[in-house]
Amino acid sequence: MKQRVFSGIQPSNVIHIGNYIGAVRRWVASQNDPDKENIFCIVDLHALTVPQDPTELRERTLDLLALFLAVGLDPDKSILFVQSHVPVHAEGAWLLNCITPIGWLNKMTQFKDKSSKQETILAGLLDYPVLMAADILFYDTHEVPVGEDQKQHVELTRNIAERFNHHYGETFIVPEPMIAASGARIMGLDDPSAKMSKSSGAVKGHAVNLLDDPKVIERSIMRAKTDSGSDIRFSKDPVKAGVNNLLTIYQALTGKTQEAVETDFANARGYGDLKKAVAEVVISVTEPIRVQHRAIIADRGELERLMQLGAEKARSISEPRLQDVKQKMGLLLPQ
Ligand code: ATP
Ligand code: LTN
Repeated sequence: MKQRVFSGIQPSNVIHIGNYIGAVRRWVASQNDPDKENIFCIVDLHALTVPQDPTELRERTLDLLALFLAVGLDPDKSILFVQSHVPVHAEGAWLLNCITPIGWLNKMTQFKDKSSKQETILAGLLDYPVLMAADILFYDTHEVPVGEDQKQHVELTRNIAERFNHHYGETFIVPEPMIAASGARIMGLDDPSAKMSKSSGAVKGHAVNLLDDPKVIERSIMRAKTDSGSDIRFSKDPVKAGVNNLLTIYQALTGKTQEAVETDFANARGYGDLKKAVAEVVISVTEPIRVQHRAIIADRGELERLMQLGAEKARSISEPRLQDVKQKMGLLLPQ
């Protein structure tokens, strides 16, 4: 039997190389694995858990779909769709809310982190992982390829699935998080002690966005924070976090081993050489994506067609599971 893979990304800003290395690039690889059936979702309902400008959110949703296609996700091989186009997600989240203890949600580190940055904490932000559990569980998902920061949410999804199965009988598949061995947590260029994040994307020099101009990329990487030494090697020492992050980006994008990467820089004259090499690699990976994206985003009609097609396919998988769950929980289904 094929393993079903489900993952999602928020249209909260243009995606950055952390999202690309930790998640999206791996989705493209998974799509070419004949043993996998892949579903990738633009989670616009998740984006609403922090304030958004409505017009920008709509634009970024289309932009993200175009970016999915530009990086090589193929609607003939994977199901690509927008979360709010399939009502199962919101409805399923409600049902799962009613079996999820609130104490589980209060423990989520991402909630603690994100809520500390908000003036008003919305109920949706606390509930975010339950919506994510609905995304995953109503598709009978086996594998969830995500970056390190989402591991706790997938663990919570497993707990919700087990709790439901215990109360109502075997229903949900208990999914596995698939976290890359390297590159699962790319750090901010301006602050290598914090993860690169879309919501900090507006801060100059924090992230490299996939659609950034080569000059901007070069500038951001050349200004990346490093230590005052000159030793170019992988290291867990917090002082070396900046250099370690640059090496990790370089390694992920070249596909080399750590040893081979360190050998590449054995004769470097300092961090300037390292940064130049990283900028070159990042530009060579992102430039074709940017060019593709420009062409794809111009064909709005085609994007609309693909969104509709993806939503139909997604609905046909998740709706039967929703009916099953409603019936098991005691809701009277209309005949
Ligand atoms: P936001 O700041 O709006 O929460 P984000 O940058 O964290 O956005 P998400 O849409 O939440 O991005 O995540 C999309 C995918 O990218 C997830 O699988 C997530 O684990 C992964 N990801 C996010 N940031 C990084 C990072 N710095 N390194 C590696 N993977 C990442
Ligand atoms: N919370 C995730 C995005 C997300 C997701 C999902 C990932 C929403 N639903 C389902 C995997 C599976 C994040 O990356 N911040």
